[in-house]
Amino acid sequence: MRWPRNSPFLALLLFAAAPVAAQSPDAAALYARECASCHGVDRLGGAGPALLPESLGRLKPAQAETVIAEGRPATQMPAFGDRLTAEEIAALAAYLFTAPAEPPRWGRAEIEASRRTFVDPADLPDRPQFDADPLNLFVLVESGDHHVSIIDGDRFERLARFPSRYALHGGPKFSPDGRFVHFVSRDGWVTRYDLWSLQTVAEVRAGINSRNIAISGDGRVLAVANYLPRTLVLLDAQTLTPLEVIPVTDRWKKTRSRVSAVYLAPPRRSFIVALKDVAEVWEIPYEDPPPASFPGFVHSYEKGMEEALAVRERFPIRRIELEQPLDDFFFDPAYRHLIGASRHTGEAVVVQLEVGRPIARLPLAGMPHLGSGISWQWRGRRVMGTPNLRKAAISMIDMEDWSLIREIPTLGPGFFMRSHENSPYAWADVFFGENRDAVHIIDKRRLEIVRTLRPVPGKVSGHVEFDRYGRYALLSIWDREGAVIVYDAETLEEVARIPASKPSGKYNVWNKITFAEGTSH
Ligand code: DHE
Repeated sequence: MRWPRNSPFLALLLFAAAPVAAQSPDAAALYARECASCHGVDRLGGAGPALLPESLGRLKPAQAETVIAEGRPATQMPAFGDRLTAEEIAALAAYLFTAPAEPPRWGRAEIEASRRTFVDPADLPDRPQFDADPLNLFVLVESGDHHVSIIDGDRFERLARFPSRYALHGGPKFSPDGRFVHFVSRDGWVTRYDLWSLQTVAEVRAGINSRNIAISGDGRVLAVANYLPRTLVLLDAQTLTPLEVIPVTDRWKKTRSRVSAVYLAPPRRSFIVALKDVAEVWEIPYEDPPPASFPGFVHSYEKGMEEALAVRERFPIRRIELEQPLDDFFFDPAYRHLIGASRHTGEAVVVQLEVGRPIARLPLAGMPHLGSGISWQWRGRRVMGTPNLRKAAISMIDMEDWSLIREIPTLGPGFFMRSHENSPYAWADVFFGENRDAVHIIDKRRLEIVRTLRPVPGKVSGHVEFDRYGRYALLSIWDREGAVIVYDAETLEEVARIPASKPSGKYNVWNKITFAEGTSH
């Protein structure tokens, strides 16, 4: 039987048979309409942070949906729950976790175009504009409302508080004289701040998603470790002009790698670079021209290194080959060894920097956040203590024979351990689990916990830094309505409390520029 072509009955039947396809929301259009004005048409950020998979860090898609629906308190992120349907919010969140078809570009031209100078260096004062000790200041990062405070380390008063870029991470790095401090945000913004006149001098965006920065021993070069793009960026520290943008690949240029972190090795006058996706550690001399060889440098694994030095390339790369990539480093005080942790194998490896190869493996099953470990002299030998992110224990390592001396059981996995050469105690936080309001005080001679503080019951406490003399220990209450609590480092009694918005790290100028024992560098 044939139906007449324009029968109303046929039309009705076709309409009824057509699938009532639920129109899936057009996430790209939604993004352009609702998000692009703050987060950038290319998702690289603007007034709001970048919204690319790498930038979202540890946020889960369900958490992203909640942020879109409810907004973020104390930021300009509004709630979209009454404007978008649940399906639209889910589609938008999924879109943010999808990498763009074309990887975003952020090369020398983009870096240079982002650079801003706020104060001409010639207009800066020639002495500090306050009567506190400029070498006993603390730089305090407040991650709750994205501010930085400058604290007088003798009177524990705020000298300044200013907005930072969104989500600073890692330690700020000081010029060798302690006058300038440099920050990096997870979105790649590097800021130079003058501690004498308490003002921001310049800033530049060195990457789209960055890990940390290091400053050369002569204060002239800043190195920026990027996840996105896969680059190591070297900046002139004074002007923040890009000196070199190094694409990071293995020696055959086949595999590109994220850069996990970059560190200064002062006696070697070099930067040491941790690569995430390639089993190599890089060493890059920062002097201009580069030295003919590194201190104690025996031989190179890359013939190109000697060639590069022969032609006096500005930043030649020495590649140290490994069995697996190492994410995070800790150095012995002489910078002859680096201890690197691998998230792939949950193992730590000791690399001897002069011969350029691994010499020992460490039994660290709990995955330390190695930048958080410290070392001191114990029974005539140097030992290293590091908390673990996956184990409720502090690992104590003998730095002469690289054996595990002991594990000190704690009330939960921790992030940071800190001390001072004038203090008999090391402070180790508990950062995870039901005891994350606890902080352990460890006797450095007995390698035992002698006291456990609960500064504010129920609130996370973590990250300690001492003043320049080791008289006081400053501890963060990691809460939006938080505080920095100042303890007498000997009696362990509270002496002051400075309100702060989710204070994360704090950094004492003297301890940092003298590479004091017991803190990070
Ligand atoms: Fe950090 C330092 C890596 C999560 C707060 N963190 C560092 C450094 C590295 C690193 C490589 C050393 C850089 C430097 O100072 O030059 N951190 C990582 C990670 O891989 C990890 C586990 C996952 C990630 O998201 O990147 C991680 N870190 C965190 C946090 O969740 C913390 C607690 C809160 C935050 O701000 O994100 C955190 N990290 C810190 C702080 C320092 C740090 C406060 C500087 C400590 C110091 O005293 O120097």
